[in-house]
Amino acid sequence: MSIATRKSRMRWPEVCLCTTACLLHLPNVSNHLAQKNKATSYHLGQLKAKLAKLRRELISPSGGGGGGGGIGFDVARTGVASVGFVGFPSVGKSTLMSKLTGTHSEVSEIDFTTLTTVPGTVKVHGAPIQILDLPGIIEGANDGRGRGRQVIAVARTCNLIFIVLDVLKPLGDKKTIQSELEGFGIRLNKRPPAVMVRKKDKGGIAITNTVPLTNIDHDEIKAVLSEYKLSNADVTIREPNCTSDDLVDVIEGNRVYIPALYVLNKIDAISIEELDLLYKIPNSVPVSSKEWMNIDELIERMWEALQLVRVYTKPRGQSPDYSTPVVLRRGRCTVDDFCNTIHKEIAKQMKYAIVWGSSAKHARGQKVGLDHVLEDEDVVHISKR
Ligand SMILES: Nc1nc2c(ncn2[C@@H]2O[C@H](COP(=O)(O)OP(=O)(O)OP(=O)(O)O)[C@@H](O)[C@H]2O)c(=O)[nH]1
Ligand SMILES: [Mg+2]
Repeated sequence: MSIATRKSRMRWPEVCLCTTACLLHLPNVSNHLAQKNKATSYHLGQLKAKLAKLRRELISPSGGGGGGGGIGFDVARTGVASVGFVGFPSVGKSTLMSKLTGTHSEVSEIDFTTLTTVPGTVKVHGAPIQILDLPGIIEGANDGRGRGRQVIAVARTCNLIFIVLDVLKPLGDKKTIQSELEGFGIRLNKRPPAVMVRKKDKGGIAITNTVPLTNIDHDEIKAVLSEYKLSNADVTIREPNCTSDDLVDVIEGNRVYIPALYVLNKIDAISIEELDLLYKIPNSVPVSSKEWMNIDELIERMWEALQLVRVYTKPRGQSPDYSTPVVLRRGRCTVDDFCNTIHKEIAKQMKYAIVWGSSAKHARGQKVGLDHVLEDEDVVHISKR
């Protein structure tokens, strides 16, 4: 077979597997045609780790924890959860935030109208949720262009991110924003990879995998570890299709995993056929903030993504108080969490609790202890010693 036919039969990834700074990324076809052998996978692993280290220095030159403290805009946090609006300028973030919360945030067709974080609150199913309208970002934001870094630093602390996009602009913007956030250690709609790296004193590198290693091999793992000067460590991989990026994320350790919704704004300006296409984009909600179209769906999706658990209190001999639920977060919604949210002394004084609702075994109420996990809309009575 001639080389030309062989090349044409091979399928090469459309984008280079490595990240932008890699030399392999140059539009030089012969580089991409390089067989992935032992040497290249070692090299790839090294590059991924080097890049992650450089990026960390860029984000926090002092070598600190990666963008949380100090550089964001100061806003008083209220409500039980926060939603940050991230997007390019003039996509309609402030229009949406003003109408949702009733808080004024300047709107104009001029880019960069919003210059700082504007907080507002919206009550969803009885739970107050803080909405943070943020200044528009531009490409290169995580490298410090514009106010990008501050914006992304605020986004890092939110419980949900709305990536607001203008449907009249190319949807490639979605990818750009996503990579800006990723560059700042934010992982969207992902959970932490099931990978464990345990440092030890001697014994070299021991790799255990409970799933087949499809996107990473032992050489790549060793290259990443050596870049972090880890020559003795136990690596356990339980994550299906684990990549070297996942491994780097675990070693770097300062990643935040935040759910995100893509808010496709300005649908009042497009046709029904175009709207049908938009619905195919995963995790997206098409809306028109100006014409108030499909905002109900947006609020419902926001509620689902936040995974909040409302618990109603029931004093002895009285009916439950449905007006002001105690709002907890899924994963931190035991009876103990419930007590501590009200007052830290309550858990100490509790003898037992009675729970009604979906977490209870029977309808007449179940007697439970502090470690019982509550469900949304449960009713709880605390019995004191
Ligand atoms: N057609 C249409 N226009 C909209 C919609 N939402 C916002 N706009 C217009 O888009 C322009 C920008 O709106 P803003 O809310 O200021 O946008 P922003 O994203 O906050 O912009 P920056 O603060 O500069 O980042 C304004 O002229 C709005 O009237 C919408 O749903 N449909
Ligand atoms: Mg604005």
